[in-house]
Amino acid sequence: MGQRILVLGGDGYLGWPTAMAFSRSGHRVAVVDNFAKRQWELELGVRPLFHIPTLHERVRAWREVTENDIELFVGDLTDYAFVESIIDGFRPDTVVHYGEQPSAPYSMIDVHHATYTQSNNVVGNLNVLFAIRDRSPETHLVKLGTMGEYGTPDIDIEEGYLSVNHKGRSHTFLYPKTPGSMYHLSKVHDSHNIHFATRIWGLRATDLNQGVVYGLETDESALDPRLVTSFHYDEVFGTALNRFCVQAAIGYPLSVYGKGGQTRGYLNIRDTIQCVALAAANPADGGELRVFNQFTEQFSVIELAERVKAAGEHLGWKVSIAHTDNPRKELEEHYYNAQHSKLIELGLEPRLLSEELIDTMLTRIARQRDRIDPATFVQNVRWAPEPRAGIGTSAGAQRR
Ligand code: USQ
Repeated sequence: MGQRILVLGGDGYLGWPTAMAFSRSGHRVAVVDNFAKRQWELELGVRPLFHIPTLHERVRAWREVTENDIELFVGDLTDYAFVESIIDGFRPDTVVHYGEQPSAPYSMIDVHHATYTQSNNVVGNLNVLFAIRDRSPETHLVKLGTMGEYGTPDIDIEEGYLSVNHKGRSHTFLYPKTPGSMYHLSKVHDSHNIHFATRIWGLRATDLNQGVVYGLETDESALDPRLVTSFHYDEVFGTALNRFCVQAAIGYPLSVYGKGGQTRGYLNIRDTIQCVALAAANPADGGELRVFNQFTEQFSVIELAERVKAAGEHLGWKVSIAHTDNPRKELEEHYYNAQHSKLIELGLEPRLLSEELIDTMLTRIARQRDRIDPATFVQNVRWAPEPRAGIGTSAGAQRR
């Protein structure tokens, strides 16, 4: 029997494909969105690579193509009355929570974008936790966290927890976090709040510490051009591999920040869908916060750029790599070894990054060349102000 699945952030890069996948496999699905992402796009003058119909149009197209219904609720997760009414009315078995500001650079523009990101993300998530507690305490929360919560510590990254021996006694803590942006910090705060809700109220939750996602197609989005997902390549919303593929398609140098030794976990968008489905099908116990490190492979940025360059050259394109000034404060060479076995144990079958896959992405992106706006590749969001002679610097970012 299918579950009742509520997807928060159902208009986004991952939310919409997730909603379609659950709907297609026989679950009753509702999506929630306030269209904030579309507003941020207008604010920054950027747009997704493909034209994205409105969410109402996408839901109608989905019904036309598959004869499945996706219910739609428009509202803001920071409005408690709205969240409570949705949880109370829909009574989800699983809430999949993508409904947050997802960009590290956006959160680093200035104080306003930092406080907005943290209040939007933290308050929205708290509202979801309280609404589940008071209206539907058996609901399983599947929350999208990020591998960036851990940062790049000089020891192995464990899957969620770390056991510490101290003066002859031992205790298991949530793994200590050293995130690298105000956005990543917002997810750390979320994790602690979710941990609290499981420990104190007995809620059931899974925190998916996801790596950087790449790719533009899923089984469902491929069914009809109107079902395509919102794929970004600009500095603020685009992520590394996706940006490199778009840059390669128009002969723009691939923008490796600094030395390029920054290593992260990556996964295909199709594997995101698989992981979320596995988490929903195998719920956490009451009182348990399960943490999964959700990625399939580790790459440095320079390795990714070299892969894209090789694939582009096999297509006969001229592709170059530029080591640009790093706008972020991050280690450009570091130890990185993150555990990621729990989703594999649940049955995840990873689709690893192959040249064939990059090829398919490049070819698909090349068909959209006319929509690519290279002016949005660089938006000059910086992690810290330029030091000025004689004046002490304060933390924060500025746009030039
Ligand atoms: N980078 C480049 N050149 C670029 C873009 C990025 O060298 O043109 C570098 C960055 O400096 C960083 C790495 O690539 O070292 C990853 O950056 P990214 O922009 O691809 O990803 P990030 O900012 O970490 O955030 C993205 C998503 C976020 C998610 C996170 C997972 O936007 O929602 O949480 O990936 S993770 O990185 O594991 O924290």
